[in-house]
Amino acid sequence: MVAPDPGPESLRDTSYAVVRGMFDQATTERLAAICDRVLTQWRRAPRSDNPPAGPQANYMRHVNDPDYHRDHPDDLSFLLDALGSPKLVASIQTALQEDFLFALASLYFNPTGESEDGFWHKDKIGEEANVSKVPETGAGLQIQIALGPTEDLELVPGSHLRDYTEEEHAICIADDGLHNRSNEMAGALRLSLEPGDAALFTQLCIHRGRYHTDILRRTLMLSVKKRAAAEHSMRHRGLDYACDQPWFLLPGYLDGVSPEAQSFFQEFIDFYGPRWKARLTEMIKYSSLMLAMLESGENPFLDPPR
Ligand SMILES: O=C(O)CCC(=O)C(=O)O
Repeated sequence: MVAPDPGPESLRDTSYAVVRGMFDQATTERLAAICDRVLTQWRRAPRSDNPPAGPQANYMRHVNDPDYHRDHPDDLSFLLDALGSPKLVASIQTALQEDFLFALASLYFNPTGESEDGFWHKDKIGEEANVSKVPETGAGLQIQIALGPTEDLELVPGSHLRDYTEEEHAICIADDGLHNRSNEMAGALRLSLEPGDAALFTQLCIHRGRYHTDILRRTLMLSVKKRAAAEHSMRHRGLDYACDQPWFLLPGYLDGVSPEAQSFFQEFIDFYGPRWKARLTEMIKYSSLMLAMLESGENPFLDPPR
């Protein structure tokens, strides 16, 4: 008999949870079409070089960047609605038992270049993991939503509760990571997801993806961050590539999104908005100064020293 999937309430012990049928077929198909379109645009005109687009790329960040939806505003609200859907948010709350914020939305896909097995790792989240009220779940959670059938995510259940064993260390860390794509990881579990299923996992467990050119993969990933971790990282590091999403300030960015999803994203906006605005203010100050200098014909930087 097949063992039942652990639910979100067990994630603290099991490292992961699966919620079958998080999204219905129609929603999943529309999300898949939106993500396909965004991926095509990203390959042609990526809005960020992290990670660089190219034949070995297997994920992209910020699927919700409005530039990917300029001619498709309904797609953006549909996507945001799904990412902030009450069922999804409730399952995260059950798993974390702690206040959290939206962090980012990514898309994982099969590469077009060479096939690769991913490398085993625990995410490097440093001190952020130590400030949470529930240490077993670290700084937040990754939630993968299968847009097509997938068995591309593997993890070692329970490995978040301890340091690497000697055998795991030999694979993940030793010899400068030379063996970290090994297919001999003891206790590894390959998650089998159908379209619309969601897998939640903690960044603290050993995990990896599979990136085979001939196995179609379209997996939307929502990342959330505990508020305590977000506060810690803002104090120590300021804005980073993940939370620097000033497009949330655009008037009408949340138009058409359900009130429940809006309130999920509003917490993110309330937290980071003042930092995005401070950065914008700086940019306006410098760009208006630059314009004034150009208009006056004076350029103190290019002029030879007097
Ligand atoms: O699903 C994948 O391909 C890997 C995801 C991963 O490594 C991560 O979220 O840190």
